[in-house]
Amino acid sequence: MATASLARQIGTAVKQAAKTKGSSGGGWYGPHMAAASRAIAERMPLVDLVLEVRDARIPLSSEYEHLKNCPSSSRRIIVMNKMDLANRSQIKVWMRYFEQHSCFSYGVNSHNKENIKEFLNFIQARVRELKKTNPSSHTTTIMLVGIPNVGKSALANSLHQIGRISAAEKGKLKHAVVSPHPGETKDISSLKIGSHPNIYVLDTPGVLPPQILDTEVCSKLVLTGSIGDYLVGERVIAQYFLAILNLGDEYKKWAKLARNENDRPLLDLRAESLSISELEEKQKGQYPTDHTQDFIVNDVRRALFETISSFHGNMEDEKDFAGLIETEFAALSEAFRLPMELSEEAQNKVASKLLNLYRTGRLGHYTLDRIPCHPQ
Ligand SMILES: Nc1nc2c(ncn2[C@@H]2O[C@H](COP(=O)(O)OP(=O)(O)OP(=O)(O)O)[C@@H](O)[C@H]2O)c(=O)[nH]1
Ligand SMILES: [Mg+2]
Repeated sequence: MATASLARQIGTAVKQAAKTKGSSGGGWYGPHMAAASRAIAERMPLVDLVLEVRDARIPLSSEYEHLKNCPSSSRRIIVMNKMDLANRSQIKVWMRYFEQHSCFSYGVNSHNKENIKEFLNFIQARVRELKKTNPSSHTTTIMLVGIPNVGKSALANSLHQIGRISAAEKGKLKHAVVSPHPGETKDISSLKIGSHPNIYVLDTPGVLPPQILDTEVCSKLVLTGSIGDYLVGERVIAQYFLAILNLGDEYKKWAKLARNENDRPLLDLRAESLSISELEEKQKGQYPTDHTQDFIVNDVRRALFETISSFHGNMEDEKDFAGLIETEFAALSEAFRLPMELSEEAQNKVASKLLNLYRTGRLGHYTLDRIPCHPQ
């Protein structure tokens, strides 16, 4: 399968980069991550609740290595963050999966206030349950752990903001650093999210294992942003995204944007495009946008839809598939208003712009992991 081949290519490149640039700096696992991992492991037994933050697009591939073989516990909750970027119907499927494995889980979008309010209520209910067994302690500490870039700091900030308002706290509003690049948080920091009883949340640096053997897991971590693009290069990551898009159904939703040979009035087309834009307008504020104008995003969707639907080759054939991706790059170059001749620089620009759109949810919702056939 072509995606598997691209995944292998990315996985191999990531591994190679980690080997050559690894602990001496540049790779994803350096002395800093090792130190963070130790500090988190030391604190873990001391906290009341552990929220293992994962990326809802990859609920398994984004698991935190340190908790992998730990038995499920009432002190641990798997939080599938960035649920706004994942396939909506899949969130419930994954919650059921975790329940079958005796794990508490919850889907959140850290940028959505209502969602965070509900999540905070859920946490408070869990805290009350835990306090029944240990009523002596007055302060509750919750630790957020997870791999880089899954949104731990964004979640900590949102919980702090909402919790502070509902507790009518007057203290200074704190702010954990949030960034689209992995590895931004360097130290453990504490933010208050509730009073009576006091609840504190600890934001921690993202930690990955020193080695990732599974090349497909590697590729998904790169695509979703847990491993820096610089290790592999944006072009091959964009190709990997296109491979996923080509084999899925998400692009079919853009059929109404396609140019119609029967001369459909342009106004109609505008009206339909607008209804998608209006929907996005409503969603704005729920996730950061990348500032690409709506009409360009519509052109990108149309270019992708038209290229895939006019492809008559064999998707199973690697050469045909690579040809399709090449054609998509050319069509995207036009949609992004870049020069027609696909120089290396132009290809890199197409790749970078395409990844931005994917990562801000403007090219559909994708859950990249599949429920395993056998219990883990
Ligand atoms: N769409 C969407 N983006 C989110 C969500 N939560 C966080 N992000 C974005 O994801 C990126 C990473 O967020 P951070 O909070 O810095 O991630 P982190 O886990 O703290 O990362 P490290 O500190 O590197 O471990 C930022 O661009 C956030 O704006 C979410 O629920 N939905
Ligand atoms: Mg952080």
